[in-house]
Amino acid sequence: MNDTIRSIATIMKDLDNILLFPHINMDGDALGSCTALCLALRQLGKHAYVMINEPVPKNLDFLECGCTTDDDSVLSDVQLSLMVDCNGMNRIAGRENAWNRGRLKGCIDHHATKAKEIRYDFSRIEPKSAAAGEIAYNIIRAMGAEITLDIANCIFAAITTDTGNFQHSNTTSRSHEIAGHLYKIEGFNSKVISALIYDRRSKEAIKLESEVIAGLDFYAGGKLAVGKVTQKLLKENGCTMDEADGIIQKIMSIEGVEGGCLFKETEQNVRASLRGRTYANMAKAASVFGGGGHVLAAGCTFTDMDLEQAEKALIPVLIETVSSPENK
Ligand SMILES: [Mn+2]
Repeated sequence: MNDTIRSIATIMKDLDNILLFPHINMDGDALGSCTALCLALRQLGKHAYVMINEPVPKNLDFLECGCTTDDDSVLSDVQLSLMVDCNGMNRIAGRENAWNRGRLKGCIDHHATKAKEIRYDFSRIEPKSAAAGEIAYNIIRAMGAEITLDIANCIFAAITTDTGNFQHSNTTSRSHEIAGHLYKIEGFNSKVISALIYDRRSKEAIKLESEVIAGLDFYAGGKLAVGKVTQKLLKENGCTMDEADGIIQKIMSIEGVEGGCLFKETEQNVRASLRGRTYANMAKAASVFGGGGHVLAAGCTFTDMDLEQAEKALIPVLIETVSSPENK
């Protein structure tokens, strides 16, 4: 059962020391939502930090706002650990110690796939929200905090990144309404934020993207497109994996593609980012391999397979997924 925005705001207003947890491979929604909440809590006189254990992607550096830390012991008495934009322990891997320090555990998320291993003291999971940033915005308002320019920037970044700049089918009137409120904040300029997020790609990243696109494989009569970011490609182009962000969107812009898959070969494992256009249930496909996400945007990780084995395992499932329009 979901707790109400009001009750969550009431609980949080009563606490002084709070840690916020974005998911691993943080994106604009995870970090933007955490930082917005962190800034609002600080404004209300609380001690709050965003707990991370990986570098912030370069194009999201403006979302840190002095809130992030990797120091487990940053607060002496943690009253609440709050998971944001995710809901399972595997999504905050490496930060279990910090998480466990919270006397209360909370969660706000918009992913329908729900982890069972945690008992939250409060949680709100809204699969219909385009971004966790929409939930964060409502909690910030309900706590009575002022939407400052920094908070507005964070919320806008959260929503624009998770909606593919308001283009994905998860975009709702509420996404636009919240963005509309942000436009009223003095100094707010969506163009500036969009440029920070989308227009700072390196020449190397563009070259990497063009090589991945050139190497795409198509299946099911062109309905499925599969790309690969290998360690070799990264090294040849002098790129890191976070510079592959955005390639999956490019794949999905190809006419006739219903399902897109981008394999990412990391040092430790093989990840697959999955996207559907209209009917392909990618969350279901991902769940076959222990992954999850949204119907049209999901992912899974292969820890015991190399890239070739992961392809052999996943592609037949994806062909089936894009070939069955009833796969909603
Ligand atoms: Mn999200």
